[in-house]
Amino acid sequence: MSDSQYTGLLIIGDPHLEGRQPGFRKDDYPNVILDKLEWSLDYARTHNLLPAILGDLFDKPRDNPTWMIGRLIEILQGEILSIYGNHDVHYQPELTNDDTLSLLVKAGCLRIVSAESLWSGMMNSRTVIVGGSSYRQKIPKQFDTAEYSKKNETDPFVVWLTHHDILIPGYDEGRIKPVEIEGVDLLVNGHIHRRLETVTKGNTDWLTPGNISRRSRSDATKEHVPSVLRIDIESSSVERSYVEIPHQSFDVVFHDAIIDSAAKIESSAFVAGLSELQARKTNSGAGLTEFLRKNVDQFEPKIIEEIWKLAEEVTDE
Ligand SMILES: [Mn+2]
Repeated sequence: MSDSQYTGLLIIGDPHLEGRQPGFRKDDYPNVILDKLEWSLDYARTHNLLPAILGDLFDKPRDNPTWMIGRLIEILQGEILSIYGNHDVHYQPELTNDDTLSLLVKAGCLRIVSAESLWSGMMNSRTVIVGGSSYRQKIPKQFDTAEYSKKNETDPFVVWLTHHDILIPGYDEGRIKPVEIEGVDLLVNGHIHRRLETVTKGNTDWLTPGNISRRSRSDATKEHVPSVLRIDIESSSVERSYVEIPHQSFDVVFHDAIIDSAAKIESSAFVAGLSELQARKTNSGAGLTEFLRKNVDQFEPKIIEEIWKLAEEVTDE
């Protein structure tokens, strides 16, 4: 344990870096998100905060563009903690040598924390411990602070990073119920892409800060303000706040939804709708897929099959 220069932590939620445009984004997503990550790390440096990433640094675990990895090596300077998320790995739950993230870990750009590999240090004369459970790793039932506790001193402040399906009001897909984890003061979960309310169980606060990037166009995302979670640690108190990351408005970032009025139309309008979708040119073909899903049923089964075949050829779904 070292007497660190830090006075707190800066938690960065699921960047989902990717070399192409996701879904209905119409801006220069690959660079916009890299800029946000860089902004966050600059902010941490300026304010003496130790940065920690909540997993899903990448959206695709492999075949990320070399220019992007190169820029990351330039951006990821100094000590940066992380866990890995479901998007950082390929099918199997462990991070392997084939996953891009492992390259950054080996290059010393990131340090993966776990139950076996904790970060510990002093922040404003309080002992701080950061552990983590990457995707599919067990969240501990308790954490023994005995070896870190010193007489006449405030108990260590223990933060645990996770990337799990946690059942938080507003996120129905959750499976893991928040409980008190003895010895853990703060559990911060990635994976859920929007900020949700804090759930307090005994001595443990369960936090869901949400992404620094907006990936889908759903209403939930529309209300999400890209932010990082700042945790200031004093000798006997801890303060949490959200810091907004400079970002463009929802309308600048996303294509308009144009589908709804077209849902009940006839064949000719269907074709017209298709040409409008072509004009949108989302890289992933997100608009096309959504449009077809809503409209294709009006045709005969053989034609439907043919339409999907063609759609698959032009998208990578
Ligand atoms: Mn994610």
